[in-house]
Amino acid sequence: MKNSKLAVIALAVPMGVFVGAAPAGADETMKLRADLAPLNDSGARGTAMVTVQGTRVTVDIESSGLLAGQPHAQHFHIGGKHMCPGPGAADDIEDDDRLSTTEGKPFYGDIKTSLTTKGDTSPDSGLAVDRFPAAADDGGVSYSRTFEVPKDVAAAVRAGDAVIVQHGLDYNDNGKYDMDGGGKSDLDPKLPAEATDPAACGRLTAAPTGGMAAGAGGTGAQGPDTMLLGTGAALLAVAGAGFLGRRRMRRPLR
Ligand SMILES: [Cu+2]
Repeated sequence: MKNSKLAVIALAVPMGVFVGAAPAGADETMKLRADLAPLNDSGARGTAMVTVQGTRVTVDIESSGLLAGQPHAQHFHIGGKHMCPGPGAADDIEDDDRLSTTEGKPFYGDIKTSLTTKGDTSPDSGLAVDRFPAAADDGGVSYSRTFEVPKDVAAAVRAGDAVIVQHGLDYNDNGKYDMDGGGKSDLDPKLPAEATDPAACGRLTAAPTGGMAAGAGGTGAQGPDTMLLGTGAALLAVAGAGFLGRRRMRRPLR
């Protein structure tokens, strides 16, 4: 009798240790969130959720109030003060009542990752307008993608040093990007400023873990947490398999 009780304890302790020992450091899954607030009176808002594990990131963005039917460049900006320009920043820098992407750089830094819908995600694709999501008729943008980033980008995201910026707005309210609204873009003179000026911005900060823990609040036992961990791992595994599967599917069949 006593012996079997001891055996249970002996088994339980190592299992508890095992469950508690999450993978350490950069491989540990971390979730971050950014509330995107309007810049340049765009009226655009959104929520971005980012999960980072090692150098793999999953980015989900839901925005509203963007110019319908037009592509919206979106990036991780890293550098500067790791923040979004406040109201009036445009007037402080250049008295034209609008904030260009360059004018925002002291606040949010350079483009480090291009949140494209397919293909390259490096800064080289910063203005690849044909690979950014277009806003729906109601001005909404839904974006979801999992991809690899360089180590320094992953580290900056984890550190809370990344800012998400969505670009593209309609200064003269004519329903399209044109030079009449704000002249040429500071990034590419062939593009209108309307296509590249920042419309929404938010800094990525660690998402509170309370959301998941709250569900287990009543029981006090470690069980529910363990189950949640297991479910999460399974979901990640399924998501990972799906991602690989899609990539393989894209290859030409003949
Ligand atoms: Cu940007």
